[in-house]
Amino acid sequence: MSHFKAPPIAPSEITPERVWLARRRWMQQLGVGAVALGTGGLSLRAMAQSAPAASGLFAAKPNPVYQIMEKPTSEKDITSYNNFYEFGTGKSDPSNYAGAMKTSPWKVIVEGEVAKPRTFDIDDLRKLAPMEERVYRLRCVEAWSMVIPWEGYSLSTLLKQVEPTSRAKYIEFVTAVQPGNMPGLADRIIDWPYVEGLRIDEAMNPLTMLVFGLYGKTLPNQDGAPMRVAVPWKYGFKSGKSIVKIRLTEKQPVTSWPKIAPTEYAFYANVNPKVPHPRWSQATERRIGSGFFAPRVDTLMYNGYAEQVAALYQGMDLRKNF
Ligand SMILES: Nc1nc2c(c(=O)[nH]1)N[C@H]1C(S)=C(S)[C@@H](COP(=O)(O)O)O[C@H]1N2
Ligand SMILES: [Mo]
Repeated sequence: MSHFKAPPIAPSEITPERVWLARRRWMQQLGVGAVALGTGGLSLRAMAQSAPAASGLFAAKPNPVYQIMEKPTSEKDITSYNNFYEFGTGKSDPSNYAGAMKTSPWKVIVEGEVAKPRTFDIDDLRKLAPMEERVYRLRCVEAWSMVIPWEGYSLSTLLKQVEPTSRAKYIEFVTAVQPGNMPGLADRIIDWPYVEGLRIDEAMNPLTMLVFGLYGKTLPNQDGAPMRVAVPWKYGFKSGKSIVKIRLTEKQPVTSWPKIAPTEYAFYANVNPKVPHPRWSQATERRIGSGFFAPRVDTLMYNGYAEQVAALYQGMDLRKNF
């Protein structure tokens, strides 16, 4: 599992964005503010040598296995164009209202089909494994996408601690409900709390990530603070935000979107350009922030992660299990 390869990438494609992100990190570690983005004649090599050793929660190291070599979407777009219905259905509602959500103290209950059920404090979860920076695509069912430098580690690290039993076939993520702090709860579109789920082998795949930060900073509330999942080969709605409970189950959990509209959203929700949503095509996507005249890009099977995950669905009818 840990030996899968990153997609083949020409070194010429890697350089600019890797340098850009790495330089940004050195700048942070050196305490240089965002204003001083020029290198001022200091070579990148010199800066690298003078950078202190990585330390602290969000000095995450880029994991080269989990990178896609596309320009990350701007921090502004990632934090102001969101889906988080607890705060409203508009794209700017989460950035406008999520500030009211209380993210500390925060506990995460892990229970169900596990030998060692446990309630974790969020601070302990942040320390459970070294933070890695992984650049993933997030592809929304609404046919837009972003490229996001997340910080966190594989969900499997947490699951191994609680020892799933042999009856654990699925995993359910229950997300926060804070009456008074979440204006979107007044809309009864969703039977709150928002619930998501995966099959256990999907949850154990190293790509499935517990996320605590982005762009080298603590996760903003609108992106799912203090902890969310990122499942990069599935439509964005599979990645539950602001998780308070993780339950291992024998039966497939009833998750929010298939419950609302079973003909439009199914449990698997793997990104698949060949299976259209009943009301629109999934063949192409609009990359947020790429500009008004930028062409739409072709949507890739499993969002580009086929090599890592296609085997999980061998023998399944992907039109039935969409
Ligand atoms: N709790 C919760 N999690 C959620 C949602 C939500 O409404 N509530 N929306 C989902 C959808 S549809 C998408 S596309 C992604 C968006 O994540 P982002 O806003 O950080 O890009 O979050 C997912 N997780
Ligand atoms: Mo979405």
